[in-house]
Amino acid sequence: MVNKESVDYTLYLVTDSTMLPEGKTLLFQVEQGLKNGVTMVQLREKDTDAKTFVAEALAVKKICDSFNVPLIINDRVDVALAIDASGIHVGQEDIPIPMVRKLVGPDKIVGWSVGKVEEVDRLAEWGPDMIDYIGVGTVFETQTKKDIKKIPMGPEGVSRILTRLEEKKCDWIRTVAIGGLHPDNIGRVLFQAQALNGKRSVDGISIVSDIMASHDAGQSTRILRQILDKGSFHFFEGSEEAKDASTIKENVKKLAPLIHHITNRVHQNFGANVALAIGCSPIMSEVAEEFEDLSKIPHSVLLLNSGTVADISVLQHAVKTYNAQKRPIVFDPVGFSASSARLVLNKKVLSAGQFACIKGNTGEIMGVSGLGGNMKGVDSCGEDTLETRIKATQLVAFKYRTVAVCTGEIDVVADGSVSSTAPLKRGLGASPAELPYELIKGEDVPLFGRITASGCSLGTVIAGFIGAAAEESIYSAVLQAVSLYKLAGTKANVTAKGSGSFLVGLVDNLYNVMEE
Ligand code: 3NM
Ligand code: MG
Repeated sequence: MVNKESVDYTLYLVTDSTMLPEGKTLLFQVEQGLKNGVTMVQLREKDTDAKTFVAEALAVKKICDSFNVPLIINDRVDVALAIDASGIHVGQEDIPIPMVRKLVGPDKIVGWSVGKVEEVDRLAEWGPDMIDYIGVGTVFETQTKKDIKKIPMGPEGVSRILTRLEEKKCDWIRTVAIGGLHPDNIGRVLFQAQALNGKRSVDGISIVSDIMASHDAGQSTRILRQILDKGSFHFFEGSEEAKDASTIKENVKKLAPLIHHITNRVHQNFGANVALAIGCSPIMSEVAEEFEDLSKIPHSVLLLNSGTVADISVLQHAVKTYNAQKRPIVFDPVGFSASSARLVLNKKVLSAGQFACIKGNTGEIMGVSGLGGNMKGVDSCGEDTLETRIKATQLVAFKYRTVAVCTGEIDVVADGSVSSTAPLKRGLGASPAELPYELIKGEDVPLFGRITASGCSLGTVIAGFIGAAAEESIYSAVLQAVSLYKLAGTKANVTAKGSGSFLVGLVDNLYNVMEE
């Protein structure tokens, strides 16, 4: 009998014989997994007849037993009982959970596939004697589940489920994330996905194709284990010297980071001038084929502005490429929820990677935070109090483990990148309201609202400063960039004769304050 308290959900392998590479058997792949760190196995064979399924189940059980690893059977309660498996896993369309529990008795592990918060409400009502763990998914698109109707929930969706588990006090429920998980995205899922009280992250991850379809299942498993065991996540390899926040501005001038803009047409020319004014090199490119080359240029940084005309696949590719090179990305979700098409696009970008900074106006940050927010076109038209804006900025910082900037008369900057820890089970240990934040006040400069691309160009300056920073100093880099931009605007306002000379004056003053 399995001791439920001590079950280790860290790396949960789910089988699928239809994807085995030539020459490899189900048993071989499972054994390679077990030898290299799989902690739990589910036999999930959708196209196998019952007789073969039972024979396979017995064979897999024998190996699992020898590694002291629980074997869970998918769907077939009868088979689970017949071979005395450790447990059973069912989905939303299968035998109802109370019946499953009645059939298998109190000692077996019962798992359920969960994709919606309402499903958490149901398991909370059932109480602790019904379900032991849930598979939370699908996180990303997957080729494995052919009949899948679910829309990928992204790390944010996993967080929503974890949050509801905490709200409903379901401490007995363990969780594994599932669906489209691979070495290039697991690190950031563990980093970002956690309950809003900071007290719970996933207990493990569930994998099908990355192991079952692997030509070297042992090696694939070791790679997954390394990511899971690390307990920290680093997405940005900055320059050593820039760890010291006081050197960032000098570093901008010295290193002249390349700021790769994927941005809207209105911003392109002005953004390039702003980049040059602060001593950086601008490039405007939506050509996917060159993203990798650009991301490999030392100190390059991506500014992704979703007011762009680029296709979503181009944006996703850009995010993946810069994340893979461990180069930072600044995301400006322009007009976050101004239309439903924009909302879908912005959400897809948000779930595509890890961002060093997310910057927006009040409407955008309110939208990204989930607190809501009114947008008129791409302009913010909320009447939100400073208190609400701080809360929203901290929420964005927390949800995406990033530095969040909410622009307005008083800019709010919050730091959710506070530590690189991404431990299983425990969560960050802080809630959004506990994250550090700063307010950047300046004079009210209404002329900012009378020229084009002034908000977008703050993104350019932030990108330039982050490009010259290190992972540890992103927050400082952003604070310095926001302050510098405000200062330049305040100075330009003094001499401006109207909006035209303000625009020129802003560039002049950015140039001059960099020299000071
Ligand atoms: N269940 P891969 S997604 C079996 O969302 C399964 O409940 C899912 O396969 C769910 O690791 C999925 O190859 C397939 O993407 C996961
Ligand atoms: Mg099922």
